Amino acid sequence: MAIKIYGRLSSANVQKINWFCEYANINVINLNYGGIHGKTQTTEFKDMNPNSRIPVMDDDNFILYESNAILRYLSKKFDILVEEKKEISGKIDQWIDWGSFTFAAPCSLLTAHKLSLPQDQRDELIADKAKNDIFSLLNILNFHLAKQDFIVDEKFSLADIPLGIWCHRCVNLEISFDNFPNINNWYIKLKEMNSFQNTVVSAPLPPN
Ligand SMILES: N[C@@H](CCC(=O)N[C@@H](CS)C(=O)NCC(=O)O)C(=O)O
Repeated sequence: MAIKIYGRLSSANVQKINWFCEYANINVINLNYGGIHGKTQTTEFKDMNPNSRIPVMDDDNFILYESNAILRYLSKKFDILVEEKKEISGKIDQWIDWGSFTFAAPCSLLTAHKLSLPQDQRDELIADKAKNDIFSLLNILNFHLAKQDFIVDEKFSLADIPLGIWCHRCVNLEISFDNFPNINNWYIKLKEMNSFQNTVVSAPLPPN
């Protein structure tokens, strides 16, 4: 049975699930919710996620929200990209969190003030500050990737997913990796993956 994912294709948090499912050959039905599609304030949606946020997963009536929880649930359920060694798994969790919170915060802010908010609510100063914060964090990531080809343990893992998506968002927001050669080499590897192309590169931009 296909997994239902409530959430617009342009959402970075939805793309985490779509990319993983495409990589793992898991059937997904995407339902456009959130952004310009709305429908997240309805009672039906709030019964699934009282926070009115996307993505929400429905796996044969098992409802789950929080993108990283969905990612880990599907990884365990289908036994794909499961890491048994607790030290490696700890590092994967560290980078999932860093990508999803520390790095995502200024990326979301820049997205809002460049793409999602109505023109009259966008603020250039907030966007510039977010851009500077992103550059500081890209320095950290670039330094980390000098030592290895992927985020953790020299192979593709769940840790590459949130960071890959947010780095692609940076590219969409005209942030260049010219000064971050190690990130660029890693990003080129991600772009060689069909699953990344089909779910992240080809996705519409927020708020669509
Ligand atoms: N921590 C949550 C964050 C969810 C979230 O903020 N989703 C955004 C989209 S990336 C959202 O629902 N935005 C409102 C909307 O699209 O209408 C998760 O990882 O799932």
